[in-house]
Amino acid sequence: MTRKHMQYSRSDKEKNGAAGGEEASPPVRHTPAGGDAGGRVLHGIVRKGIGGFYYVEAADEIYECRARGIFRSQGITPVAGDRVVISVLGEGKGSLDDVEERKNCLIRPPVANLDLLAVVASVTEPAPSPLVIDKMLAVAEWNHIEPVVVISKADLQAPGQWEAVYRAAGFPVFPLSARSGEGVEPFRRFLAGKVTAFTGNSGVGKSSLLQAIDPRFSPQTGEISRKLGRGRHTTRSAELFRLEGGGYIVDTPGFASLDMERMQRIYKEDLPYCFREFLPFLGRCRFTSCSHTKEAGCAVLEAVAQGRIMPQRHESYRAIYNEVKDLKAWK
Ligand SMILES: Nc1nc2c(ncn2[C@@H]2O[C@H](COP(=O)(O)OP(=O)(O)O)[C@@H](O)[C@H]2O)c(=O)[nH]1
Ligand SMILES: [Mg+2]
Ligand SMILES: [Zn+2]
Repeated sequence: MTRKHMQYSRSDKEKNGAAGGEEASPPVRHTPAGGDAGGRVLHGIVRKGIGGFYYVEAADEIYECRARGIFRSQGITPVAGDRVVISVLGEGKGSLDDVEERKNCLIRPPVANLDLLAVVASVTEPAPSPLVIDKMLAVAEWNHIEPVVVISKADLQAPGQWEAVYRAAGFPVFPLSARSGEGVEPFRRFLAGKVTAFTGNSGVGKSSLLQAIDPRFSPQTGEISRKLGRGRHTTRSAELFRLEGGGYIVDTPGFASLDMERMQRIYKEDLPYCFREFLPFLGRCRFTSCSHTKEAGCAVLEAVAQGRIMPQRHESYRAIYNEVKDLKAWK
């Protein structure tokens, strides 16, 4: 299988470059008159980037950083979620010196190092679209982001079959209601310590859910934008919102959800690996080039017939397969 591992990779020279060296041996301090805050090297996480500044959380403080010019020449643009090395220049100011290797990176919104993708579907109003849900789950798998299924508006209707289908496929499933609060607490605990983005069709209750998870969450203006008094101008950039219990949720004002169309396309050879319940059956088909859509002797189709793979999930697989089957890896 030929999965993409990240959007860029840096040379070993760069990885073992200045930042690592600085850390190993204490940096020479050019202590400015009137303060000793400068010179410290810290590891942190980019909470937001805006107008050439990066707001980096390090040692429980936010540092406003400029990226070193070297990034521009190397084509690296730090994004929210990036793990970085900064040197402190003074009170609340720093220089962003190095970006650590990303485990994943989404393009729209630009955000790196997601641990979880919460795929939100409402049990009704609007009714769930299995194809939309399964596409998002596949994209998450493809990008090495752990998918989780949230079935919202459980106050309106019992989640019944939806919960069953996704549990059977091997996903964590959280039926809940932002309105009644039912089911929110276990989900909140699940998010602790992780970086989570939310996706799902418009109207499924994502904004309501985020506010139920943390009432401090403001869908209009991110925390940092608010502090800067620049809310109006920041609607197009992602921000990590820090949860009280640890971890972050990605605040993407201006986006209904992740832009799936513009995300990395999955090639047909890789698609079966993006359906986790197919894995035990892969490599067992009669033909090595089996597409698992119609062939005789297909172990996946056999598993569907035996009820070991949900037909609904296989239908989505077939639909996505037909969408991507003409994509070529060299395109
Ligand atoms: N009954 C019910 N309605 C909800 C719930 N969560 C959200 N809604 C309603 O669904 C609509 C869309 O919610 P919103 O949070 O804006 O969805 P978003 O577009 O995904 O951000 C609004 O009218 C909400 O009041 C819920 O748990 N139960
Ligand atoms: Mg919304
Ligand atoms: Zn097959």
